[in-house]
Amino acid sequence: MKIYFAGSIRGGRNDFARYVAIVEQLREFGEVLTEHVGDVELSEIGESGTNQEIHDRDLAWLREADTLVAEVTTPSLGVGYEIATAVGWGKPTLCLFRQSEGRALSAMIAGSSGVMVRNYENAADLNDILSAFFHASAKRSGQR
Ligand code: 6IA
Repeated sequence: MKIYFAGSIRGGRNDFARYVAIVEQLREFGEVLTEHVGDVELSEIGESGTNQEIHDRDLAWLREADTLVAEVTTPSLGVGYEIATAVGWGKPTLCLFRQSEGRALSAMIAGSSGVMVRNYENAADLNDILSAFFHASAKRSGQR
């Protein structure tokens, strides 16, 4: 199972510590192609490669991935773009959202029938959500 993990970078790095923890949990379910999203070195602006290189490489990884998992509490244009692309390509897509932050999730994500949105608060919630999602995704790919 190849997993593309998406989380805000230029949208804001406030949830960065959570991304690290989520990537760690995701490793139990498969190979995470985008571990850098939870990389300490990656500041809001400090990064290597041109925008086009980043865009093209990320889309190549997304195409290779079996599933997309996104943390969507901090709004990010890039994450929204990745979600829309994964849905368009028919890839199982899970969006993780923390309601306790007091934000409302974009209707374009919350209202998309191609996206599974799950509210969570802690690692225990996440474990149940991820188990159910990957179980369903594995079954789906087995049926193809
Ligand atoms: O609009 P945002 O920057 O918040 O979009 C974040 C999303 O776009 C993430 O899920 C990433 O997959 C992707 N993304 C944005 N910037 C980068 C990036 N910068 N590298 C990889 N993916 C990115 C350079 C990082 C590199 C030096 C390790």
